[in-house]
Amino acid sequence: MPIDASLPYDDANIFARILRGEIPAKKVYEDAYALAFHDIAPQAPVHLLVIPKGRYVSWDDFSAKASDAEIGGFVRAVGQVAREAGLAGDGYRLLANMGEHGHQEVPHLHVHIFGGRQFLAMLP
Ligand code: DGP
Repeated sequence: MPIDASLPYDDANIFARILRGEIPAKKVYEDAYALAFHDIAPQAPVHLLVIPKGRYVSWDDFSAKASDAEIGGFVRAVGQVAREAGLAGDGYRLLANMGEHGHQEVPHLHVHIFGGRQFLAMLP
């Protein structure tokens, strides 16, 4: 079910629990601003999720409230994760679902990195 992204941050959400180390994840990258791990239900040969360490519900929340350092650190981390996954040469797709119309399911901002095959020109 898509979330209502206007709700306040929920510290019980699954990615908050992964950040706190309460539940396991196949982590691939971590720095001061971001954590990256494998998606539990991969939709491509490579399907990684990158999340900011701060308590942000969505892209809207993050872009409005995060500091320039947090935004810069997060964007750099997404690129670094993709490079370290070996995707920079052939390319990859980034996706951030936001709110009900974007069909966001987990209420902590996350960017999907899809790679390892060629994707269609347009999303449905
Ligand atoms: P979205 O629709 O953008 O909110 O996608 C949420 C993604 O999160 C979805 O691709 C599945 C993934 N996911 C959900 N629960 C877990 C989990 O517990 N662990 C991991 N690694 N991924 C999860």
